[in-house]
Amino acid sequence: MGKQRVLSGVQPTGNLHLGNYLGAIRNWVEIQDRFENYFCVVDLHAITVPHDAKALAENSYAIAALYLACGIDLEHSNIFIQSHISAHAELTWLLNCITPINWLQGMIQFKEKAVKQGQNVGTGLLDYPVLMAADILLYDADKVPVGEDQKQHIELTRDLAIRMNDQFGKKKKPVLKMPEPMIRKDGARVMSLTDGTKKMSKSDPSELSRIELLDSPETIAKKIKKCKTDPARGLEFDNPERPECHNLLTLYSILSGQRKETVATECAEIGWGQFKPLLTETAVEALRPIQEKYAEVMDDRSYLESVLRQGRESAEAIASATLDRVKTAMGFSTPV
Ligand code: AQP
Repeated sequence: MGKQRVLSGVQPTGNLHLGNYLGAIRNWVEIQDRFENYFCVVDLHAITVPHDAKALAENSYAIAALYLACGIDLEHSNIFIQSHISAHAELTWLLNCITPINWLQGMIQFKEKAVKQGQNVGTGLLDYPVLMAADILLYDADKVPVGEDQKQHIELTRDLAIRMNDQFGKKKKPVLKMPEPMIRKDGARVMSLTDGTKKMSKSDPSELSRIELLDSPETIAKKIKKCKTDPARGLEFDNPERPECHNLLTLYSILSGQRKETVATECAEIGWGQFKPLLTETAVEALRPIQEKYAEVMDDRSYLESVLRQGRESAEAIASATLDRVKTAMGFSTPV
């Protein structure tokens, strides 16, 4: 039997932060040699909120370069840009036509982001989960490694696969493959530095709320210095009254590669004044190799372009076969 297939992606909506890295990309890197992997830069998702047309293409390249910098290995993985493969938009339309609209209106991410848009909520924002379902289902993905916040979207993807198979598949020959989410426990939900009850997010207006992968050591130091803490002495995990403390200790544990128990013992007696420099140094050291490799990749545009070209070719072959399968099942005529 061949390897199972993995599909995941990140939006080029801003600089990647520790949440994107620890919740998603780090896991892709760790599992990649066990799977056949497709990692895309989901630029069609990036336009579901107002975007800067002048920056979109360059941001997509930067995210692809960050994938490489974080350790995505082309021996096991393909990297491509979503909009380079038109099947994503086409399958979205086909899925739209079998998606009950109330399934989308209840999605948490839609509700959260719609509030931020005020009067100007685009149809694309409502349809975001269907596009995400198309991304996954096009590649017959077995596993989808994501952060906790995307769990509801994967459930919708599964519901849409069931609906398509029920309506248009044959008993022994489903049209679409059923994917499963892959969510790690540690780092699945990295919280904001300014509010330990909110997830770290690219769209938070305050830059102090997140550590970005390309932040300089000085910026990291400043953000950690200013991050929200509490007056208690001695640091601990899992105290619901101290969400910031849990979040910062978790970051320290993952970034330093130490077990939770070890960190709990090390930090049980110390105060914030001692902990913050420790976390700063650990974050700076963890991000240094990523930043160095990123600069190297961004310096060699023709290499990056060749990676994306190769990724597109491999992805396109799979995507167009799935799209044909769906169109045939739904009864479309073939061009003559
Ligand atoms: N705070 C987080 N903790 C753990 N995982 C996270 N992810 C995002 N934030 C956290 C995971 O990163 C992957 C890519 O996310 P995305 O950029 O495509 O969309 P997002 O989830 O909407 O990310 P952001 O940063 O929160 O962007 P905005 O602010 O634009 O919404 C996903 O696997 C996600 O789970």
